[in-house]
Amino acid sequence: MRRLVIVSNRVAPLTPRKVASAGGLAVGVHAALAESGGIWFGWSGQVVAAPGPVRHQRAGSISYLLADLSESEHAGYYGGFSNRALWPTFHYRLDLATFERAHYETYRAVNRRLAGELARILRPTDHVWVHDYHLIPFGRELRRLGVANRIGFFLHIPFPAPEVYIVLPWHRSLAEDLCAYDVTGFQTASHTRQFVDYAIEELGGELAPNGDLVVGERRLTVGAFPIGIDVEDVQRMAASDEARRNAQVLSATLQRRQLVIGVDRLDYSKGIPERLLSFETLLKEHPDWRGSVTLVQISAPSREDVPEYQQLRTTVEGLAGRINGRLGAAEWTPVRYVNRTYSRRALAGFYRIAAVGLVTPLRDGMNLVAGEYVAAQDPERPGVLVLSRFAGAAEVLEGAVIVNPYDTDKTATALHHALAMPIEERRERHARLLSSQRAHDVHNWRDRFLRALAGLRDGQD
Ligand code: ADQ
Repeated sequence: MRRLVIVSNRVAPLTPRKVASAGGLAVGVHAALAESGGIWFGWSGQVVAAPGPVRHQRAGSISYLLADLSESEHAGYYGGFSNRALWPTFHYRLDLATFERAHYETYRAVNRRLAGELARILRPTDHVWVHDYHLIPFGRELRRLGVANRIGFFLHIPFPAPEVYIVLPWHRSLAEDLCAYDVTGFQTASHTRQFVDYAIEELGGELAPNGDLVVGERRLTVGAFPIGIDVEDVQRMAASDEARRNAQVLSATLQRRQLVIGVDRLDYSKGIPERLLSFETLLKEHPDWRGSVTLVQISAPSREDVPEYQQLRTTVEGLAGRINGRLGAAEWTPVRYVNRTYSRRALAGFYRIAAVGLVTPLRDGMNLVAGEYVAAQDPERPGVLVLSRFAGAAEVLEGAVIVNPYDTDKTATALHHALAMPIEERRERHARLLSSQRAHDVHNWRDRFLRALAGLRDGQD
């Protein structure tokens, strides 16, 4: 039988219980492997003095293949090039990007080393699915070793507009890497178009009549494969005892005030300071809401050793303190800012009692929190999703109140309307949101990508 081999930066050997507390990529990858079984290969999360051979571990039908990184590999490949060059550039934050040749060379060297480790155990019929920006060169490195298997790549973050992408000093080489795959998938049609435009303009590529991209000797399938959530799973979590307990505890502290919720990794792409400013504007422009609405912002710590993230944390803490100091009262704290992770069940409980899910990234590949918020609602008394137009989710979900998070005043007005929205409109929007999320759930994402990787087109068996 054909094996599926998944490659991602971080591999966490997951028991079914642990999957329940993991986020986006991990849940998606696990869903992709759980059904058919297969191999999950990547970094173990360990940084060691001298990395030894890869380790094997097994859990259920999945074999994990774990590689350690040395300190200098970790600093150049992960902390350096991935998180300080690719991540900011692809999220349009050129002001935060650092381009260092040494980081780039380590990034390529780690991809080469890991590809060599995988090539040793590949069988000719294996299908290989590589994930995300840490591993863009991985496929070309496999090709250099003579691997002729079907290899696909999925980018979880946006592919930026060509005029932003070409700022990367190594844009050409990385784009050629993306062309070494049989299938290169993006979250949305816009990201796909931006990559194709770049490939035509800068690499002399062209589109074949069937939509394939042809660049020199390479011919590949490119397309949008929007990732989603497991809707039933989130609904079950929202109905669990753990969710109810957490929701009750939070609810009791709110004292009948409406809840606005924000949940993200603490990352500058998520627009958290802008969100706080919009909430502050709401309270200033519509003083009736003072004392009757609370924003709970839950931010999971992320990349804490990167200076830009430490700076963001200080900014968010300062803003929350300022809003509470200027607008709060002894009996009411407008913003509750929490810097920790919660279990996915507890989050589902919080989503369910929130009148508004405020999902306002400045840029986001997709954003799974939007889908989780929708799935956790009670369809009879649903809350309202306020969603940034710059999240991939805005191209997929129908029925959200769409905002430009840079426009503080209009976002505040949208929040005002969302809080005051009549129940009929809430139900109607929620029904549309749920059915569009179901049409793009995680199973659909996996199936469509794996069919494309097998060389099949939509509608073909
Ligand atoms: P992320 O940038 O991590 O993912 P997102 O899609 O929102 O963003 O996924 C985050 C996940 O972490 C969600 O499942 C959420 O519930 C969870 N999470 C966030 N804060 C948490 C907290 N405080 N406690 C516990 N869990 C928390 C990247 C891309 C996205 C893309 C995904 C999947 O940046 O655009 O949607 O990959 O492709």
